[in-house]
Amino acid sequence: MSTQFPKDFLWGGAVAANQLEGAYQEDGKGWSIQDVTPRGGWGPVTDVPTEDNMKLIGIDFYHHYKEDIKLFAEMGFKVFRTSIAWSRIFPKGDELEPNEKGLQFYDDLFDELHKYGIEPLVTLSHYETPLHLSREYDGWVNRKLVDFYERYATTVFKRYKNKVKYWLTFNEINSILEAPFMSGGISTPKDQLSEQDLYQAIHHELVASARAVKIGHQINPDFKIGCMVLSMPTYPLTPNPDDVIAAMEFDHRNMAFADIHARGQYPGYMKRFFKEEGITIHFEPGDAEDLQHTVDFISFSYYMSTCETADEAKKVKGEGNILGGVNNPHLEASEWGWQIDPQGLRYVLNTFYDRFQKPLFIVENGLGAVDELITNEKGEKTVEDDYRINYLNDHLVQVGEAIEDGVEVMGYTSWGCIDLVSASTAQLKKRYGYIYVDRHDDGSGTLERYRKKSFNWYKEVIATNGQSL
Ligand code: BGP
Repeated sequence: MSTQFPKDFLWGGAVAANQLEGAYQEDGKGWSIQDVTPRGGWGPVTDVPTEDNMKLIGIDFYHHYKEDIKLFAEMGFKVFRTSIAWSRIFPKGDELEPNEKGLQFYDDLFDELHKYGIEPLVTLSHYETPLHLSREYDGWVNRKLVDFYERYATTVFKRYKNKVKYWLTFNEINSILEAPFMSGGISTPKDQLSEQDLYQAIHHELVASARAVKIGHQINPDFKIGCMVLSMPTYPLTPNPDDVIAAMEFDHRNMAFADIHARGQYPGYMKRFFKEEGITIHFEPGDAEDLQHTVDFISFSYYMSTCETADEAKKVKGEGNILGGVNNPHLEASEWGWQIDPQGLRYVLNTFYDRFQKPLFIVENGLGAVDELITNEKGEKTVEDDYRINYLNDHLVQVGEAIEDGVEVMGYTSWGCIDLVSASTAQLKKRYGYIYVDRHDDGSGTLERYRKKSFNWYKEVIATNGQSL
């Protein structure tokens, strides 16, 4: 392709602690909400961890990270996105002192990455609120979580001051609108959670995020701290102006999160929404000032686009669309109903950049698919995942288009660079990786790692800085 990706473009992959580390109660780790959700983010919760929860062992990254990082290095990764499991550092979440063994694990992990010149990109909170904070405090509905999070963020910022430069405060922060338990640790069932409490919880997260930006910059002015939103461009289902406005309003609900992170205050359309819904956000003294500590960059996940309509009769929620919306008749979908739209990525990049003029980082994108491990003619075990290569290639071509459009893109970390447990389904069957892990939903498997065809494809993309696309 003719596009020149920036010389220092951060190519890499992304994961989250709870979806691959396993070792769910090793070295002092407390339980997180993921340890009691064996059916995924939308499924029922159990009292205690149960054996059918694939996340308890994950792909045992906790014990295999050295061999895995070696494979990432072989692909030429410049950056590796992972999260710190909050409950490894503060097992219950509300303690005063951190767990040294948890801190040591991430020290070792970051050292291992630096051995190969790979920069860590660290999410502070990726759908893994300590369970105790969920059960005792109702998660982010409770103002106290702002302080607990601040203590946690301060602890890890200080500890990894010289090892981590890139930070994300909350994974897909806007997903709390649809998944208040998974995203916000809110134990009140969704159908009983008032909009008032939901938006107050969101306010707490936004204040906590802004405080992390403030404190992080005090600890190390070179830190680059970003927000992370789930992006899903919303097209009007028809050119009917009613549909255009419906799409705009739907988009506002999500865009508000990036707006506040990037501009430091609630936008007018949110104030109108609160007024019309009878919601009053309680601001503590200092909140408005804290919110003004805006992020250095905006990062986002991108898997699909969606449509919106004002016509109630056509409002059939698109199957698999994380944040709702209506299916687009022009697009194909993955096996899980996620509609595939590479051009939507160019559209999102332009929309965010036009609006915020801040650097953008695509920190999740990829295709969840069922892979078949085969033995090729050379006698090697592999997966011929051309479908994944095509998906990623098509999306990266659109990243190139956006760069041509003048958008400042810092990097790209595809999701689940090594197979891991899926967040929505809690299954290992839904795979994203360049590296196949022999582990299955019935608990069987050797945990051996195998390079898929996409492994070599991505290696070439990185080696040529995108010219092979
Ligand atoms: C995002 C989450 C990730 C990840 C990804 C793919 O919403 O941030 O944690 O899992 O989606 O989703 P899934 O695993 O459900 O296929």
